[in-house]
Amino acid sequence: MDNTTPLPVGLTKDEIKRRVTEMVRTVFRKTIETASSQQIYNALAYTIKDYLSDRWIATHDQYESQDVKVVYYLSMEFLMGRFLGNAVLNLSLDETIREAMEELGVDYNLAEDAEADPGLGSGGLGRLAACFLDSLSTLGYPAYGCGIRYHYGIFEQHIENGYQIEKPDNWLKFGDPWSVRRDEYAMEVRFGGKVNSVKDEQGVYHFVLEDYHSVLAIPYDYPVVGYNTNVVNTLRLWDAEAIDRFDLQSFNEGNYERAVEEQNLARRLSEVLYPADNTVAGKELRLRQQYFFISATIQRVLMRFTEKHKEDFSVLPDYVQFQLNDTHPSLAVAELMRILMDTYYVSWDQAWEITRKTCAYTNHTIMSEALEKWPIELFSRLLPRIYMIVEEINRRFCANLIDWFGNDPNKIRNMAIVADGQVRMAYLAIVGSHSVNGVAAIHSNILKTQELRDFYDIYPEKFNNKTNGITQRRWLAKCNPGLSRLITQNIGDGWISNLDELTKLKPLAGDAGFQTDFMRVKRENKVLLSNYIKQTSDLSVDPDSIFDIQVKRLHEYKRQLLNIFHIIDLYNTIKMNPYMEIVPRTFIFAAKASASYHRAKLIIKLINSVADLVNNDKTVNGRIRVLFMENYRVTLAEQLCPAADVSEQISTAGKEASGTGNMKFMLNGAVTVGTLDGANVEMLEEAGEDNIFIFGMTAAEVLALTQSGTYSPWNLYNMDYNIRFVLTSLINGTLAPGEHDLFREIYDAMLNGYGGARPDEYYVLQDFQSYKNAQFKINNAYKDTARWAEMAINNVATSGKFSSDRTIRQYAEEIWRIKPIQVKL
Ligand code: NTF
Repeated sequence: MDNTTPLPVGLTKDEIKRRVTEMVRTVFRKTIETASSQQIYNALAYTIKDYLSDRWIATHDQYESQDVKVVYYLSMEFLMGRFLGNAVLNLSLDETIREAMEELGVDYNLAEDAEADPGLGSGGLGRLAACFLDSLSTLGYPAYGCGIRYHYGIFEQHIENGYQIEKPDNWLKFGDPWSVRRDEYAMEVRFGGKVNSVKDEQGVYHFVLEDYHSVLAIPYDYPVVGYNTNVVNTLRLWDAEAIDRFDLQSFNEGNYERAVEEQNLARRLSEVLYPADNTVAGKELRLRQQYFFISATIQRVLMRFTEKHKEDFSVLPDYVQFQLNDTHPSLAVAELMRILMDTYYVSWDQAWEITRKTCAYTNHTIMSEALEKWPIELFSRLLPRIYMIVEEINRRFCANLIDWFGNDPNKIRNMAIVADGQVRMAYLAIVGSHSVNGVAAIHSNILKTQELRDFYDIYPEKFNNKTNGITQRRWLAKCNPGLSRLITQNIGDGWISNLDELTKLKPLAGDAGFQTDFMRVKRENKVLLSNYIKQTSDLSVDPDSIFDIQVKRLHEYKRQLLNIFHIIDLYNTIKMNPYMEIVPRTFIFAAKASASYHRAKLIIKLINSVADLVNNDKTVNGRIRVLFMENYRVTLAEQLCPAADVSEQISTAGKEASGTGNMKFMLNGAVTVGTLDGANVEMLEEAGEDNIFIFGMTAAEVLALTQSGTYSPWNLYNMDYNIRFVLTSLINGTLAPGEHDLFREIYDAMLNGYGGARPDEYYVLQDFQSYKNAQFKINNAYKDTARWAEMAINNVATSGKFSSDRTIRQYAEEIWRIKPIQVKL
C-alpha cells in the first residue's frame, strides 16, 4: 500500500453533518428539515459506506500484497439484518452519529428504522452465515461471503384472522446504498446444451458445451465491517441479467415481447429466495440458482488465482478454501472439476486431489425432508457437463467402495452419489470435501453414529464438530444497550471482542446490588417491548409478568405445539381453580411457516385461537397472556432477546442440529427451558444444571422409543386427564367456535397419525408431563427474585463459548488453515 497518501481515520460530528446535509441536497433535492427519514437514512448509509471505503480498499490491497489464503463461504442464504446500526457500532461511530443527528434536529431512531431488513435467508442457516461474516472481519480473516442477490427476500408475514398471509418482500424498493455493482467482474454462466468432444492441436480430446444458453452474473459487493479493526471483508451477491440485454433483431422486427423475453428469463434466477427451512421444494429454478452462483463464484476465484499463480493449480488449496454451507452449494465440487479439466486441461486425478483439498462441507440438519436430491432427468438436462462429471465421480467412488467393503450391492446402493434416479447432493459434498462438520457436539455425533455412519467408516478423518455461535456485537452490544452498559461498567468492554471475559460476571451473580441493577435493566427492556407491542398490536402486556418467548421457524420438530398445549392446560387449570395463584406470564410466539407447509400454518392459527380465548377470558384476568407477533425477522429478534425471561428451546431431542436463538437468549440473560438437543446440551455444560430447566426424553431415549415401535399416544391420552382435556379442546369447539373441525387434523396427527406419518411423530405428548413439571418449577423459581437474578446472570456469565468468534477461530485453524491479516491505514 502506498503510505504517502494518508487515509482518513476519523469521521467527526461536523463532517457527518456536512456530508448528510450535502447528500440530501444533491441526491434528493431536499433540505435536512424537509427530508424524509428514508432519505436521511440513505444519506447516512452513503456517508458511512464512503467512509469505510478506504478500509475496504486497504483490506483488499493487503490480500493482494500478502497473497494470503482466502476462505469463500458459499451460501444460498445470508440473513444479514440491517446494515447501518451494525456498521456504526463496529466502527465505534454510534455516539458521534447520534450527536450529529441531534444537532441537525433529526430523529436518528426513525432514520435507522427506515432501513429495510434484508431477509435474504429463511432461518438459522442464513443467520449463522451472517454471524460468521461479522466474526471473520472482526478477527481479521481474509474472507468472502458468496451468495445470491435475491430481489425479494423471505416473504413478509401478516396475520389475518389468525392465519398467516404472505406478502412479497421488496427490500430493494428504496435503493441499495450499501452495495457496489462490479460490472468488471461479471461472469457468464451456461445452462443446458449438449456436450461434445473436440480434438486440440496435440490430438487430445476435450469436452465442450454446445448450444447452451447463458446468463450474465453480476456481482454486487457489500462491505462487512469488523469490530475495532480496519478489516472490511466482502459479501459478494450475484445478480442475473441476460447476456444480450435486448434482442435488437426481434425488436426491429416489431416483436417487443421476444426482445425482453431473454431478460425476463434471466432475471427470474435471482428474483426470489425459496423460503423453506429444513425442507426442500425440489424446484428446477432452485437448481438453476445453485449453479448460477456457484459457477460465477468459482470462475471468478480461479480467474483471480491464475492472475497470481498462472496455471499452477497444485497450490490452489494453499490459497483458496470453499466452505459449503449445507448441501446447497455442493455443485462447487463438480464445477471446480469442470473448470480445472475443461478450461485448464488439468488431468482428472490432479483435479480431484485439488478439489478435495479445497472444499469443505457443513451439515446443518438431519431432517430427511431437507436432504437435497435432484432427479437425474432434470440435472442432466440443465447441467449436462456437470452431470457427466458427477457420474464419473460416482463411478470411481463406487469402485472404491468395492475395495473397502467387497461387492456389497446394498452398501453401494445406499452410499452411491447417483442412485434411484437421483443425484444425492450431500454425498457429493462429503466425497468431494476434506472436512465434514456438524454444528453442535450432539449433532456431529449423530452424523457419525447414525445418519452418515457409512461415510464415517470410510473417512473418519474428515468428520469433525464446530459448535455454532452468534456474534455478540449484534446480539448484545447493539440490541441490548442497557445490559451492555451495565456489563461494561462492571467488567470493562473487553467482552465485545472476547466473549469469554463475561466469566468475570460470575462473582457478581450473587451480589445483591448487581442483581438489582440487572433486573432493572431487564425490566426496562420489557417495558420497551411492551410499548412496541402496544403500538403494533394494541395489546397490553404486563412488564412484571414473566416474558416467556419462543421465536424461530415454525416446524413440527421445534414443537411450538408442546408450548401451546401447555398453555391450554394452564388455561384449563385456571378455569377449574379460578383463584389459583401463579406468577403472571406473557407467552410470546413469532414464527414464519413455509408457504406450502400446511400443518405449520394450522399451528399458527391454533396459537392465535388460543390467544383469543385466553386473552379475552375474564376468569384468567390477565394472569396469562398469549401473543403471536407477526413477521419474525432479525429486527424483531433484536427487540425480543433483551426482554426475555424464559427462552423456549423445546425441540424433540436429536432433531435440532444446534439452534442459535438459544444462544442469543442466554447471552441476554434469559433462563432456558429446553431439551437435551443441539447446543442446549453444551449450554447446560457451561451454565450448570442449577441455571437451566432441562426436561424430556434424551436423543437416545427418542431413538429407542422409535425403534421399539411401542409408542402409543392413546395410552397417554387414556391415562392422563390433562392431555385428554387439551386434545379434546381441539375438537369440541372451545378453540374454534362454529368450526369444530378446524383443528381436527392436529388431534388426529397426535393420536392416529395423519397422512402416513406416525402418531405424534415428535413426541409432544410423551414429553408433556415432564415439560409441565419444568414450567411449574419456573413459576416457583421466579418468585424468588434474587435466585432468579442469579440464574439469569449466571447464564450471561457462562455464554462465552457461544460467540461465533470462537467458532470461526476453530474453522480457521482446524479446517481452513488461514491466518489473520492486519490492515493499517
Ligand atoms: C439449521 N438448518 C438447523 O435447523 C439449526 O439447528 C442450526 O442452528 C442452523 O441450521 C445453523 O447451523 C437449516 O436451516 C437447514 F437448512 F439446514 F435445514
